[in-house]
Amino acid sequence: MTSINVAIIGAGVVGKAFVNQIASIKSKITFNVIHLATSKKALVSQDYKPLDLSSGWESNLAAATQTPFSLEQLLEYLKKSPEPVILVDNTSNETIAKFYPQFVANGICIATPNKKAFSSDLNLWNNIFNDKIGAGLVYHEATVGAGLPIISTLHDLINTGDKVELIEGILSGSLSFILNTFSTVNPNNTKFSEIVSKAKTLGYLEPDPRDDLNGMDFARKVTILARIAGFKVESPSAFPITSLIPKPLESVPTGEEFMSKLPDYDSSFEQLKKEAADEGKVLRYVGKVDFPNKSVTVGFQKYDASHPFASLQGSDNVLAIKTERYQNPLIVQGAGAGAEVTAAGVLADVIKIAERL
Ligand code: NHO
Repeated sequence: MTSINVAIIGAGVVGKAFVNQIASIKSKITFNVIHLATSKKALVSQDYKPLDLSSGWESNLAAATQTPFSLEQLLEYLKKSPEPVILVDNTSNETIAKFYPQFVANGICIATPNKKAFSSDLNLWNNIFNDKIGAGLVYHEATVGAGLPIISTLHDLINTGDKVELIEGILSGSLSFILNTFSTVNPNNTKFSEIVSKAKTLGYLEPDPRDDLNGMDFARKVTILARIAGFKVESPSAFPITSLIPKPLESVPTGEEFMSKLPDYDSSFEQLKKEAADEGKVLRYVGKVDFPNKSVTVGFQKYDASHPFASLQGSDNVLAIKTERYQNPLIVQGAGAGAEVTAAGVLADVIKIAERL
């Protein structure tokens, strides 16, 4: 029976779900969690024996007196592990992401939903995936579409010699909900600002909704897919992104003020919806990687009522991949946000890495 040591950073929305899932899976491989840290506290097994993750782990972590290791200390600790180690980064921290090359160079494997390492400078990407002998494996399925099999599917297509022609997707749960509700096949009169408010009430939006509406998080996901498919995207700011934030509201100081002024701009969104409806189409916010035209974009697109993107429900994600073999695109669709599905995406990666060690 194989034993793998797992070191976890981050115990927030996704991290908590991940710890509960790894503590209860049945597997031929034994996963020993030896390190669990937040930005303030840490539980560390000094002798590399598994930590107790029975029901009280949250209060144990809250009561912990140890402060977290620095990244250098964590690396030294993991290097001395008697079993192979998988580091699970359940944060959105950029400093940790920038340290991945050092972990990987020392044979530490990584599974993570943190987009920062894969959607920042292309140099960082190249340093992580450098294929050096003895380097740790890095899996990041949950960086795009939470637990949906998007990245693994794309890798399989490419590794088997298929040629990607077009990747087109709705990859933000919050923006999916807003557009699916706003622009429907059977017309509705709900105002754009009312739907943004509803999305906020349902917990689909960041505390300041502009962090979703600026399209940057979406663009990071598109950057990741484009790079996997062979497009050397320098950074998410290297291609056009249509922001859903009306220009004058970009600089208002608070999220509350933004929400109170958004109704003033309902008519411009109504106009976009009408233009689509006049063509018998619906409006969607879509990321596109177009190989023949060598372009990457994030913005509005119009779709016929019969297109799979037109009938998308709630906050679902959808990705269509057109390739040389799949001229009728391969489609992956389902819940693309939420703690349980995201954590399951990370855990599936942990299992895949362990099976390869
Ligand atoms: P939290 O709840 O803020 O938790 C972060 C944890 O990291 C905390 O415990 C904090 O103490 C710890 N931490 C931060 N910096 C640290 C440091 N330097 N050292 C040690 N610990 C540190 O964040 P979440 O929500 O749990 O997210 C964790 C990661 O998963 C992020 O990279 C996030 O982008 C990613 N992720 C989350 C979700 C989600 O549902 N919450 C999704 C995907 C990826 O499917 C989701 C999604 O895409 C939602 C999206 N908004 C959409 O599509 O609309």
